[in-house]
Amino acid sequence: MLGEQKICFSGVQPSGNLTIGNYLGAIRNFSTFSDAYKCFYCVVDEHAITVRQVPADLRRRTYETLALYMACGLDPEKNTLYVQSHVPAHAELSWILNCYTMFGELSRMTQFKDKSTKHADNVNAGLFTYPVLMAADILLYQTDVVPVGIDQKQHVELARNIAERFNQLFPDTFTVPEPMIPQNGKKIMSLADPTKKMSKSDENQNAIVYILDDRDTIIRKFRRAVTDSDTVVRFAEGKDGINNLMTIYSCFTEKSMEEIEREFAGKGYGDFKLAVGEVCADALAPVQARYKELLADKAGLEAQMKKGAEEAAYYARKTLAKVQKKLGFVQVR
Ligand code: AQP
Repeated sequence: MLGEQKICFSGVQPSGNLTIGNYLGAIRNFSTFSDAYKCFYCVVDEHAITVRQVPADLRRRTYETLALYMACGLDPEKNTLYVQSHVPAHAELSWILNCYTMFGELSRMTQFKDKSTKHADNVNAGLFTYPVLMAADILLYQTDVVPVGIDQKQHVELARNIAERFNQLFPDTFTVPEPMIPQNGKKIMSLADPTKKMSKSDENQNAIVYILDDRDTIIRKFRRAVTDSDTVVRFAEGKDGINNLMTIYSCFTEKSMEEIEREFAGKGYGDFKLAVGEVCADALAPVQARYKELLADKAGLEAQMKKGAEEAAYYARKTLAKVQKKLGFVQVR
């Protein structure tokens, strides 16, 4: 809380081109909080370096992610949009919270287990303490709600535990945040292996639909999506591929599973896949058009980064100073 106003915080890593998983699970929902909450939406570049990044790509994607935030409807006048590394308080609070987070807790994080298997040659300490930096991101703003996909729920729960532990030692320091997981689209699956989450860092391009894929590519990727040997469009156990496509269709059309089943009764998977591709391409077309305009104005994006960082830093510094004071750090002005 900031006075009477509730706070919303979330972030996206510029670790690859953003997918429809990032869009449906997170970014699309961000703007629904803008009226009722004070919102902070961050491009979390410090998180991205927990796996190796090519510096030029990271730089370019940082601009692109900010432009996509705006193209997806986040008005910079109503939301604080900024880049994590521009607000040093994130890293500073993260160090402090590291000292209030247990090794065992971090060892249980499923994302750490997955990513340390995937990047076995680079199991660095940052990959391990990633959730502590995420707790710092959230707690710095006295956040009430964190809109995320379900894969990030465990990390938000850890942030809650850290906040509660800290508050027990030093009462009334942090607001304890709640994850806000969308009903529909909380976990969009890979089109190549529908038992796996769709991830922007997946090497298989056919597994992913990017927000910026052109219409033909989107339709082709959905046509190739792995399904099953059945022919009926029905949401059922064991039909992971079709369930995923129905979820995506439902997210874009707001139709229920029963409505979708009725719509495609007597039609085959081919017709259904084409329809999923078309609604997805239609929904993304205006986002892509707006994105192109925004990205062409690099100076405009930089001005936005600067303004966002100044706004965010103002609130972040207040919490950091409060924490430092409670801990016994000497404050000289
Ligand atoms: N497949 C998904 N379905 C629904 N939500 C998703 N999110 C990610 N993938 C899906 C949500 O997108 C937000 C931003 O994610 P992130 O950039 O912080 O990293 P992530 O969760 O690790 O996403 P990726 O795409 O899998 O990135 P990489 O490949 O770099 O690890 C979060 O709210 C997330 O829940």
